[in-house]
Amino acid sequence: MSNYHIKHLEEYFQVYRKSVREPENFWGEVAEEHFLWRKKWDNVLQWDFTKPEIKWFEGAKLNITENCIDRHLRTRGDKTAIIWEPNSPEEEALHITYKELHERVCKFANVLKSKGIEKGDRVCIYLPMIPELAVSVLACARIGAIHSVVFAGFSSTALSTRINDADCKMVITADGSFRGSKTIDLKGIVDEALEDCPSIESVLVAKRIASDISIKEGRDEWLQPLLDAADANCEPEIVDAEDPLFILYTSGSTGKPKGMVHTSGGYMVYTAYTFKNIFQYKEDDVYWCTADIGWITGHSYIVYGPLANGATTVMFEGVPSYPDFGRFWEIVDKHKVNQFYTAPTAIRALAKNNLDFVTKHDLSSLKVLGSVGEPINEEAWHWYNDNVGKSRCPIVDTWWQTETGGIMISPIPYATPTIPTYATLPLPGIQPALMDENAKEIKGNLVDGRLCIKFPWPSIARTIWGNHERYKDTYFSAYENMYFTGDGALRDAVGYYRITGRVDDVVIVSGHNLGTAPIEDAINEHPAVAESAIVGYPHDVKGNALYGFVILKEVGETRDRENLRKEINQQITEHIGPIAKLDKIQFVSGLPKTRSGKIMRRILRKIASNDLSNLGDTSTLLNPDVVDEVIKEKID
Ligand code: 7RM
Repeated sequence: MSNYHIKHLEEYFQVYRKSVREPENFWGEVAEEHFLWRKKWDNVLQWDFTKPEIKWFEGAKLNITENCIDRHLRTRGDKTAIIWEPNSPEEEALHITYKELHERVCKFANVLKSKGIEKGDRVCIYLPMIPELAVSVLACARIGAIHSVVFAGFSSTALSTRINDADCKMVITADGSFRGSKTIDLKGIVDEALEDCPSIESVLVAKRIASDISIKEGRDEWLQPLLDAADANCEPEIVDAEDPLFILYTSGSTGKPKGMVHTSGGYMVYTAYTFKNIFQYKEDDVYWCTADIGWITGHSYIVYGPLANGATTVMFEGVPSYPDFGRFWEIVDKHKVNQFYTAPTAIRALAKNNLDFVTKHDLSSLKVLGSVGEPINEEAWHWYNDNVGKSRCPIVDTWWQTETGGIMISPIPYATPTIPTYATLPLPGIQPALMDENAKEIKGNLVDGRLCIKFPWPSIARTIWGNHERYKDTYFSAYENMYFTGDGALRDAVGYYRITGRVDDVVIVSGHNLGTAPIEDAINEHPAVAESAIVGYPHDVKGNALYGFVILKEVGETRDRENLRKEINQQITEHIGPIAKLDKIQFVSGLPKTRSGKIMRRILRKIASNDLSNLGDTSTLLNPDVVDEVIKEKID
């Protein structure tokens, strides 16, 4: 039996049982057999969820880049580590070998050092999806500096808040970025942000769009000349397993964003382990995750997890709709992608368009399809399965969070039978629990509740940067001795998990607890509907009533709106019951979304409740214009 590579269902059950019965032996063996440590640990695990304090591989020493790059050089030096696919298909793709990646990372690391960056310093990376992004992340890790990547679609306020929270010394950015047919003035945004960031000493600027930018003497410098002059060797800084590797901000429903802190050893072990199993990566495969590295999915499953396995990972600069809606499939065909990992929001956007965009490309290289970020509704699942996977590629619906560092609940393809909308089974080492309103664990099957995790896993975030109290309050206070995910889930007759959404997305209508996700699923099955979001608003009689925001497909646009409203409610009545009917239905052209495609329901709740005084933190919105439109056309 292999702990590291699970190939069939029986093996999964064996490995899972071992991981629960003897977690320390289990993770100790995985860590010892598959990674390079400069010094072994004193303890595999020490933990106390009441403090909370979690330590994996304490006393061990390593450098994660040595594991992701150096150790592959002998056997995989000329293998492609990163395939970089530019925004425009006219521009040539880059194939960066492990040898070249080593050289690039070392040079960049030496530049960081020459600018006074030392172990433990925070470096903010605000870059588009160009090779410098992956390289700078790894360069920080090379010298033990803590990277804080901020998605390059965020505003200057979002950027400055994050820089100040982590007290960053440096920003790495670009003159600008290409996004579809648009260019974005990144350096301008950085300049604006830095007006209130006193901790920043230097700014390194990568050249991407060759625009005219302002260079502030003594602070800003072009990156390339520095790299050209840098030494191509840089010994890795050997760090403790529990030293921070990076900070990544996640926006909560209230308050300022939380800087989740991940450490080196456990994060490396868990992301590598899950990458191998969930994508069943084989030596010559080409793997592509379409996320941005500014999101945890990109950190764990574009950079660290794949590279720790010596994989070839694709990094795409552009968007799925440019130059047309076939771009994803063109890239799959061009690079013969074997594993493809994307978000339901992208799938739904593509499913709205003509099928020719898919069918004209050869997708026969595909072996595994992945989904992440939100529950994948049944319609999107089938579209993905039928048209992209041609019913021969298992879909891994992967549930996890920024805080969990790696995938927690997911099928193992070709082992776990999949069912649409089910994330299925916990991965080895993950012990889920469902909790009821009285904070009691609900045992048995065919139950639903709040999803918690009972036992630590190696890549759990260790704290919130600068605010351990908030870490404790948010994740460890609701239920004794448990990590609370904030999500609701159900467990079916065979023990499969289905994530039903954030628990704050439950609305009590006339005393009935209604999850909004299943109602949205029901609506989305209407042939004229592309996407929808349901929220509650105060109602004199029912306590709360339901308000629906609905985006129509092209076919719906010309239809009579009143009839559509009736049909939508009819659809809900059939799927869930008349109690879940919507009192108000507003047709909109878009929904307010975060960078990773999650609908910001908090904003919609405020709009539906006529509470426009304070919409909260909207700095991470990708499409702020939509908010104005939705407010203007709100139904009273
Ligand atoms: C990886 C990521 C985390 C939240 C999480 C869920 C939701 C993510 C799924 C999902 C249902 C999934 N990190 N979520 N994946 N819900 N099925 N497969 O998304 O920190 O940005 O978000 O996303 O609510 O708590 S995240």
